[in-house]
Amino acid sequence: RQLAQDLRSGLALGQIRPFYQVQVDARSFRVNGVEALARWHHPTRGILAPAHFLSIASSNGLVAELDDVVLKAVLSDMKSSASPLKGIRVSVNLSADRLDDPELTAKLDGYDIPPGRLSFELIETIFLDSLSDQVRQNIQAIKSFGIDIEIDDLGSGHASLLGLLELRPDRVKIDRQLVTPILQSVPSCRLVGSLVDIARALDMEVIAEGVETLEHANVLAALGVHTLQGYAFGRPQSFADLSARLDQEI
Ligand code: G
Ligand code: G
Ligand code: MN
Ligand code: NA
Repeated sequence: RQLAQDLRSGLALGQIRPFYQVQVDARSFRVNGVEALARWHHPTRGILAPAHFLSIASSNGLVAELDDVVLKAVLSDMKSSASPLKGIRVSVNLSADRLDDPELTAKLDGYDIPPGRLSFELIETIFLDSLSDQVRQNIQAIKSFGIDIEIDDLGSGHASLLGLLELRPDRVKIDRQLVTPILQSVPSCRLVGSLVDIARALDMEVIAEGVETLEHANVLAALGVHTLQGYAFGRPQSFADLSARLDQEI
């Protein structure tokens, strides 16, 4: 209860801000995007990852507000002068709650969204039931704002091929659990290759998550994965640290 109260005020006070994890082109290893990941800068407990507050947010109806707070902070970071985010794509996680929210279009209307620069990561569970009319409508709205659609954690849950065919996302992110074993297991490796083929059939780009070593990176590149994300290229970091890092790369 106390934590839910803290979270409510933390959201209002700007204590929840995004960290950023880089994504790199699989051939050049150059940064081509970042994923924004919520962090709670708690006054006494330090910086908390979503594992410490996402379920509290969820059980108290605060997830949509969390998504909102993070999106606003991302848009502000994108606009700040000399922002390292200027030339790259930024992916923001969007909860199933938010995707099903009748207010989403009005919210997006209220923001100054730079077309072609932003993606929303949707979790696979949106496919659990057949897509609701509200979800369909919101997805059209998202696309009309020039925001890309990505399916997060592909392979761990429920994305049906029919769902992908209907939704036509711009990108899919292959779940870390499928990526980790590719060096030890030939079937795992082939499976990732097959997912790349499926993605290509639907004109989707592929991001591999949880890329922890350069050996993984090289195999994934050979399998045709477009973009890599994982500790091999960097952990989620503050906007200031990201700025410093990207300044160095140029
Ligand atoms: O940063 P970390 O890997 O601990 O994040 C764990 C999970 O929390 C991510 O996989 C993501 O699904 C979720 N998450 C992170 N930031 C956000 C956010 O802003 N909104 C929502 N809905 N989920 C988030
Ligand atoms: O949105 P999603 O749940 O996919 O968020 C990615 C999560 O995975 C974040 O919590 C991030 O901290 C974590 N993560 C990112 N890269 C790696 C990695 O290389 N290895 C592991 N174990 N976790 C990672
Ligand atoms: Mn994600
Ligand atoms: Na993910």
